Amino acid sequence: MASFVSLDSLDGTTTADAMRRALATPGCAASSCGSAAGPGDLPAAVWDRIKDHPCYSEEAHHWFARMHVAVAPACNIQCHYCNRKFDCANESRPGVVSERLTPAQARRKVVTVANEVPQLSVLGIAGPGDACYDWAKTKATFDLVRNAIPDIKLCLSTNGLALPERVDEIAAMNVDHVTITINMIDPEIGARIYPWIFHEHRRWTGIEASRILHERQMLGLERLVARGILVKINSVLIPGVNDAHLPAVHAAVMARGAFLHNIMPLISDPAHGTHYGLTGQRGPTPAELAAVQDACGGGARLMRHCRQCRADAVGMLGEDRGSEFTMDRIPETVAYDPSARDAYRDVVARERVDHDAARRAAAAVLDEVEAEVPVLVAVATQGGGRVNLHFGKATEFHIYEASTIGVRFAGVRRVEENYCRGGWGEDGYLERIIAALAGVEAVLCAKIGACPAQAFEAAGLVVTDAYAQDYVETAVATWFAEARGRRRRALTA
Ligand code: CLF
Ligand code: SF4
Repeated sequence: MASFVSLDSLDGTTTADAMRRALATPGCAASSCGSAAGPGDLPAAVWDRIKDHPCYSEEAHHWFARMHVAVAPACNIQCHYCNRKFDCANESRPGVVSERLTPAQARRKVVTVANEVPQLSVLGIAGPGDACYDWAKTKATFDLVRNAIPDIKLCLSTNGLALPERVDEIAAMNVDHVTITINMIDPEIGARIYPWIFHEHRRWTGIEASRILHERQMLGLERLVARGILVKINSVLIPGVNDAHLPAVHAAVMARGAFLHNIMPLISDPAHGTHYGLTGQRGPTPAELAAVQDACGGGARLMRHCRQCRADAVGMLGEDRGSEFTMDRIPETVAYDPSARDAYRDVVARERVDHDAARRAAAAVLDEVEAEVPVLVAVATQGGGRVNLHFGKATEFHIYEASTIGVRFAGVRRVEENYCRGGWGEDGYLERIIAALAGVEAVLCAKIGACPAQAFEAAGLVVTDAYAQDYVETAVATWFAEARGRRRRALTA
């Protein structure tokens, strides 16, 4: 088995020495060969800008964490999927937040998290409200945090209406990543999503409102691209409203130089109090989401690992450690100590070399498998690119497509509740997990008990912990080769 650095061992680790000890297990020769470079389809300069950003790079989200601070609550438009609810800790969706912060509070919180979460690489401002409209607070927060932690990436998300006039300042502040939420390029469709906007000191409604919003979004996108800023487009998929329209949106934003397009399912529930929730507008099924993504051409420029984070999320994508860092737990005075984050980057640099070698070894094994229909494999992971999570603890599964041409990340399936409940398994949850994994042929995890394993078997799924701690590509490729009658090869790297 390959040597590995357990993320568990890093979780409670705040000193560089302790993290370096986690690396003490000798690695194999692979650590001195191969390249730690990123995806081969990206220029090195671009990869360098995204390799630590968990949203802009799927690979990076195995290693790095983001945090959001809710400092800019004012908004200049109304979306039918938002009610800017202030305090609802039980929900997990964009725009929902338990605590609004002043810029000074945000600085204290970010420094505290940076000292305790070495994976932290990005600070984002992502609602509720609009970061460009409530600009003074956004700018003050970024200035304070950049002064305290010079290497942190600054990231903002906006509806785009107030964006064009902010592009110069965004560029001057070295904000390298901006997300614009663009749900339409046709104002008639927009009128079904946005009841009003506030622009040039007055309120606009109907098609005119959406026409203005659309023109401002395109202008903002073009200006950001002209400045060399990496722009991600978020689109909310609203069945019956913009589902058939999103391929046109995709073509329009890519033609203007957007870096990435993230198509997210509408989250709609009457309990959220949104217009869509109260009027019965449903969200898409996973199959509908996948169909729209495929209609947009699929490929590397579509984000498939978004977790639709809360506006005050802290931690790796898919986890939220926000409750550990509420303001009542943040010291009045804080000082940034870079040692933990620096040491963690050493860990990642080494792991990336090994991971890259493992990927290439996995691809070589797949070369030897005879042509097969691609299969979907679910992986329980807590980061580091490894099969390293107990089945009972998983609240989400990473889905990979295995075929003779490679192992490809295909998305994330979330489950409402993890199986293990304080030592007991919950059968009702198990049924829902099996249902959520529809279409998957095998589940790879670090450990699984006999009862859930039997239930999976009865449902016709393979479930195994035989690849615990292997890199995901190694595990999936080896399982695929073995399942198709190939001899298992040593793939440790
Ligand atoms: Fe936050 Fe957004 Fe920046 Fe990421 S989230 S502001 S780009 S640092 Fe990421 Fe969360 Fe999806 Fe957003 S997973 S909701 S895409
Ligand atoms: Fe809510 Fe954001 Fe839409 Fe404003 S732009 S209404 S904060 S979702």
